[in-house]
Amino acid sequence: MSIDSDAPVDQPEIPTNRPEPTHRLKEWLSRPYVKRILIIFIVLNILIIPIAWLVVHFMELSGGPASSIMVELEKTVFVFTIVSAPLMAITASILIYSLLGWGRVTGEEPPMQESPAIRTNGIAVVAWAAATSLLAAFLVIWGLVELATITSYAYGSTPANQQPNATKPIDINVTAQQWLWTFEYPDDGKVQSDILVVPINTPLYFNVTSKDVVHNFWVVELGVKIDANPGAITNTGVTPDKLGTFNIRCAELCGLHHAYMETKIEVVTQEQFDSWLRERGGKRTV
Ligand SMILES: [Cu+2]
Repeated sequence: MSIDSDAPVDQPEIPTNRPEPTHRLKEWLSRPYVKRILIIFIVLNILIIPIAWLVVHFMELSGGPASSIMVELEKTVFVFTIVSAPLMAITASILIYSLLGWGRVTGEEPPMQESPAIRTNGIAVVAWAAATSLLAAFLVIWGLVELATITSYAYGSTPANQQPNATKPIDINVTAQQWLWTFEYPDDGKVQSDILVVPINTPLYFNVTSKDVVHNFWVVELGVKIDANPGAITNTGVTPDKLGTFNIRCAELCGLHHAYMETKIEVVTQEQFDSWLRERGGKRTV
């Protein structure tokens, strides 16, 4: 059996009049609406820098950062906001122009001049893929480095008595329950308190658990957050480096009064801490 070579072959139509990619890019950039969208894009990018600064500033309203961990977290929030700005800005600028610019076009106006779509332009496609990949790769690397830094500041999962710090960490048992926090100082006469009082510049090591449901122990301005699970102990640590009173909240929806499950951490001097312990019948045994 032979194939009839005269039969019409079902092939996609190959455009013969398509201009060079560089020319098409120039033509595309010369369109008035592209120029206007680019102007909005540039303005938005410039605006996002003070917005990122404001976000970090609002994070500091209650007095933080009060630990090196929180300093690193704020840096990360700032960098992620800045790096994701171009993508957010291009989306928003097209949206804004569509609402304000094209929103006013009436049916009587002639259709806009058309040319080959930019999505088939090799230069544009490669530039877009390369730029977004570079931004994403930068964020992944930044995130991994920051994660390692923060984990080392929080002492990872190394028990308190095996940590290499010059100052011996204070062990603190944190117990969550619906809907309050209890702190116990096992090495200091088992003193118990419903607010957390700690000395400045001393490493703290938390043994966190729950009496009922899953809660989450969040020391806001110190950048520490870990699940409190019933029947298990989770560990984290931090070294407060700023005197003052900061917030502790539950960060896991745990029932009716979850929103009110909060208390304070008071970072005081070593002398104030020792006398606070004495008042409560405890004394430093280590
Ligand atoms: Cu809770």
